Amino acid sequence: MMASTIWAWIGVGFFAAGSLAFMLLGVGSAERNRHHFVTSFIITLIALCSYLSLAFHQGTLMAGQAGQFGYGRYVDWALTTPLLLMGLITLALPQIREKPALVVGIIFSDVFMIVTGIFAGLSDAGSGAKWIWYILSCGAFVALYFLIWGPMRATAVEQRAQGEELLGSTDPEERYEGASYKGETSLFYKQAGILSVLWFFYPIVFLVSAQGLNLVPLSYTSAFYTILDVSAKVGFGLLLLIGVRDIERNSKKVREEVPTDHTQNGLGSRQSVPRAQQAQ
Ligand code: RET
Repeated sequence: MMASTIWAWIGVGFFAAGSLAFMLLGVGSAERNRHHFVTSFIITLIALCSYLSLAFHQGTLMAGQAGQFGYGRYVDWALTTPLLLMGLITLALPQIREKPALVVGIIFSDVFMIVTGIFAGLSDAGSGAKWIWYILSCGAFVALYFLIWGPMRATAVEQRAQGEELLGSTDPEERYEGASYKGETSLFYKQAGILSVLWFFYPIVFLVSAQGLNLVPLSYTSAFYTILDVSAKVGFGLLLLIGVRDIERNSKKVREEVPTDHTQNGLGSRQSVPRAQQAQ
């Protein structure tokens, strides 16, 4: 069996296990967070199909004079990267309908990056067209980073401030909301950091692969892409879902607490006692 086929089967195994794990983790999740579990499951299910196609040697065609180009991977990315970004968007933007331009900008940059990447892959080796497509794709990638760490981070910071305020409320539902907002902002930072590091390697792998400068053999390219895809989908998803579950638990706890002196001088000085303890 070719090394690239073995890597494809390794991917199939991880994505099957990931899909199952995400499905089980979602059981009993709160309605407001269920979309994270559903989306993560869909992402690994799409990847499972994409890796099955690679394992069966399907989804490739002749591209330029260079030989085979596996477009199956790119179909996967075109579908899954917007979903991965939706995970981040919903962590940073609770009122998602208030920032439609930002959401459209993020999803468009991402899809533009993948589609221009497909054209780069389809272009003749060493042709000017290939590098023009590659540079366009990288431009969209830079725009994506800018949107995540600029306006999206700013809304996450706003959300944290709103969360702090709500945490001081005497209304349990508002405190629940406040704790969720704060937790979601912290989780946004963590997930955005992981995503930014992992995604950065994709254009580098493309560059050294047969699609780019042809510096490494196909077996290496397959290994790199498999490790990246598993990390960016199963690893990222697992951390996201565990984070969401912890936020849910913490927010419920905060809802049950009765604030005693929430009016005392501002942030950090709030104290609360669990309701059960107060009753004694
Ligand atoms: C390409 C080639 C052209 C330049 C750039 C690229 C970026 C690809 C990225 C892909 C991310 C895929 C993920 C898959 C999930 O599992 C298309 C390789 C910038 C960032 C996260």
